[in-house]
Amino acid sequence: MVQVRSSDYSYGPLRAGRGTSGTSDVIVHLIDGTYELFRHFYGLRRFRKGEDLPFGAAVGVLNTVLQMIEEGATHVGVATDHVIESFRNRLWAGYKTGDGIEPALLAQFHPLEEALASLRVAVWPMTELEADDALASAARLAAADARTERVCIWTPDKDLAQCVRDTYVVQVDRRSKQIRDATAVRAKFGVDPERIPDLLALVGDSADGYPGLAGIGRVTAARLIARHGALEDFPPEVLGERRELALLFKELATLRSDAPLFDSVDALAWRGPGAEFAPLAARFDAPRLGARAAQAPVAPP
Ligand SMILES: [Mn+2]
Repeated sequence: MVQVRSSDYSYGPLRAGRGTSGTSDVIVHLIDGTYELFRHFYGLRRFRKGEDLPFGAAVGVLNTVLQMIEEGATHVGVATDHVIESFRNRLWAGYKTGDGIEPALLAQFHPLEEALASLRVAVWPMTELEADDALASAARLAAADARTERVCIWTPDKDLAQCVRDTYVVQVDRRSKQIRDATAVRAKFGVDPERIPDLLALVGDSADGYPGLAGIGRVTAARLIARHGALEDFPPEVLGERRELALLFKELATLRSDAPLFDSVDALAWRGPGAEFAPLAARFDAPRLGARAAQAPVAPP
């Protein structure tokens, strides 16, 4: 397991990346904005003993993004759920919805998107798809760009493990400071990154709202996948009449990676804040962010 060094956004130990010669030099950082907003909201609430600031969580996310830029990140994109509901709610009645999300948290979803846009950080607010799908799509697009040396997906969400490729597309868990490459995905889940949707379909995902198949745990699921491969290739008798249900759960667990979010990684290069960012930061009761953004290093041409 390779540890993130908090000040090292080029990740020396994984430098090999895609393994091509000197032409690929861009490290792309894709951030799960919805996860970050939740993380900051509940972290701040604990810290302030239950009191919420109107823009506190959004400011926390802006601070995180700005800190990454200050520490050397040049190409950054943030995916957000503009609404929680997506096409998956039409496939499975129990799929997660926005019900039960704290109003004080929900009220910061759209201000965060506005703030990131004014900071001139690439932001993808998702409606029909989820933020996870945007991360998968952005990872695919960035990985296909010849200038890309590595793609880092900043989320602890196990769904995104399916996007990992060798040491070239990796998942980074900010809190545990772990970088998950394909070897680490196999060590943690017992299956290749490509088979993560099959695994999740069998074991279910309570956070996303589908149960998996009763009686099949992680170990059994990984063993079945090791023996038979993708769910579609399982012999009919293995899942019996539950096959269709398993395939439906696999559809829920499979991230869509075909959203046309950008043409080239140049679209993710950070070139400095918009003029409206400093007034916005002041309105969010975080005026220092405006000054920091003005001084943060911009991506080389
Ligand atoms: Mn997810």
